[in-house]
Amino acid sequence: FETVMNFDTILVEIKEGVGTITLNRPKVMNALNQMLTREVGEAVDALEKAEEVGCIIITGGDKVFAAGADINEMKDLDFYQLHMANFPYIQRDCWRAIDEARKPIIAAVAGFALGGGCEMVMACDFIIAADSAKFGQPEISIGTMPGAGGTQRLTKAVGKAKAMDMCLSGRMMDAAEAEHCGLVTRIVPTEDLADTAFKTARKIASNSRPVVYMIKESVNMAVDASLRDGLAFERRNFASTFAFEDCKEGMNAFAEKRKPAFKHR
Ligand code: CO8
Repeated sequence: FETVMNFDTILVEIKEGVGTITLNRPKVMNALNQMLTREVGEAVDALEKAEEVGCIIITGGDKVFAAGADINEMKDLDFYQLHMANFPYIQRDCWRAIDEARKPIIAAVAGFALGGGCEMVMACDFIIAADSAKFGQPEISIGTMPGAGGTQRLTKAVGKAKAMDMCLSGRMMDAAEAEHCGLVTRIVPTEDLADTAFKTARKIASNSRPVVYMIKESVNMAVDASLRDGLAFERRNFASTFAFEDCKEGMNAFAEKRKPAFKHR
């Protein structure tokens, strides 16, 4: 692993086309303070720019993803401060960077992903969960509510009934329930989490990058667009892939029974 940048609250490494961001505030269960969210944003931006990186992973390691916003930092803020700073978008570089990244971002989650932690993994493109993973929006138990997508992305991911249940009761979902309702794509034993996420990311990074971008854009289109608009967008993107040399290479490689050597990675 090559450590690319020095941060205080996260670790960032690049290996074999994969950029990995590891949240690193173990004493407070990776609670998201302003420094951490700012650093995540800077790291995502840096990996997005790094030519050799084709896919990004955000993880908290094999114990905990993040137990939410840092309550100690948040507790003395008042409405005026939150409103004027547009909190939590005061750290907008974090949420904006994740939202706007064209490279796929995989969240690899073990242990708690609560509050802002759950919101961060839902902002990623998909979630791989360890069997120890637990998801929740417990803000209501501390007298507040989700503020970085919890009522919105969770509802889009799992439907209104379960989102209401989770946000109003503050209860947690285990990995099995999260997989069952479509919040996570798969569950792996905790000891296999890092390896599974890495191999998945490496596979994505080995594909043709312009096509990866078009697929991500097309799937995201389905979240907001009508089916009619989404299908038209997809069809146009599909046709566009035929303009890439990599498309010819992929199809010729199949016909010639060899592995494709994509040029644009
Ligand atoms: N903030 C600050 N410190 C925390 C947090 C947190 N969110 N969560 C845990 N810690 C600290 C604890 O204070 C404790 O520190 P210390 O050892 O110094 O006492 C240490 O981490 C270990 O925690 P516990 O002893 O409590 O460990 P348990 O295993 O008993 O419990 C829990 C684990 C269930 C995760 C428990 O710690 C807990 O309930 N934490 C708070 C969860 C929560 O309410 N999260 C939501 C926060 S609000 C939020 O996220 C709003 C999002 C809005 C936008 C996002 C902006 C970034």
